[in-house]
Amino acid sequence: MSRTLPPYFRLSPSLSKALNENQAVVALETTVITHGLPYPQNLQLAQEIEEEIHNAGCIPATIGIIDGKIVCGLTVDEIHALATRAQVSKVSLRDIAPLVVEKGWGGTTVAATMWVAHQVGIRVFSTGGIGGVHRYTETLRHSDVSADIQALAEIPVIVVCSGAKAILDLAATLEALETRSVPVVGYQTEVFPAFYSLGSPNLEVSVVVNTPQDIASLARTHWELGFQSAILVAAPPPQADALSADEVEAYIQQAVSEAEKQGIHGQAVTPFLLQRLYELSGGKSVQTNLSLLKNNARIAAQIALAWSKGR
Ligand code: PSU
Ligand code: MN
Repeated sequence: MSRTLPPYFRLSPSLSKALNENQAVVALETTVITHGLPYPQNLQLAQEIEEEIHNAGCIPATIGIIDGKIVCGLTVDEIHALATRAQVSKVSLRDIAPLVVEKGWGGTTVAATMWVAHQVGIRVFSTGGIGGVHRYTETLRHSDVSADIQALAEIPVIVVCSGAKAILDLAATLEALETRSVPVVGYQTEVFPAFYSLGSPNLEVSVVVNTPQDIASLARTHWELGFQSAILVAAPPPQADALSADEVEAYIQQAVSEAEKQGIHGQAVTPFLLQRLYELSGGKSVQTNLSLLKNNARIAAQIALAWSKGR
């Protein structure tokens, strides 16, 4: 990559080399580490995901904000510091500049990670679940829509996920993606997965694609035609670790009503609900989460390889 980045960014030496040599790279977010999963599972997971990507013959690039620097290719020590530090922000797009100015620390959301990946020239990004349209509640009386939706509409990156977080209104989330013309690709599936479970047949993806090579060529065609949006690739959680939709729904309804009663709002909603799901499911939700994150990383690595071969 020949473009020079402003000094707000810091790339690890191995990532710079990989990008210069057009090697296959997969970007990874850090909100899931800082705000989405309990310690120490979050740390173990971060390492296992990087291993999956290495084993597939790709370079992982975990992205986060450290001491006001936008870092791509965090080291093990930096990930450890992010995962264990007391003051770490959840950073979406609008939070990047303030955090850089105050020299803070942050875990980047899907939206922020997509943007950083695009700035440094990474085309493929792997995550668990995107943000989307939250369920309408009587206390809130408006819908809370994640900045991830707008980012997917505007940033040309391939995002591999297992759908949106199950705590959301999945039908409304799919509508929001349709309005913004984001292709929702089912990877070997016709239904939009529901993160912890395989998904319900009435929630359909916009196109089914069965191989990493075909996803890479779909993305290339989309962008060569001049479209600017992301390609959202949805892969179901591995069968062996998936939960039943009914079981998950019961936990979610309870957690949502607790959040409402306690007046939890804004950016605090997701971390609160995920923590309650963890407790209510006796830890099973985290097991599923780890399993799908690793699976998505493997798929993303295959797509990244296909993408870099096609260049
Ligand atoms: N999915 C999870 N856990 C998470 C997230 C998603 O299972 O922690 C994070 C992602 O980083 C996503 C963010 O981008 O939550 C969305 O937050 P919000 O709804 O506040 O935009
Ligand atoms: Mn929100």
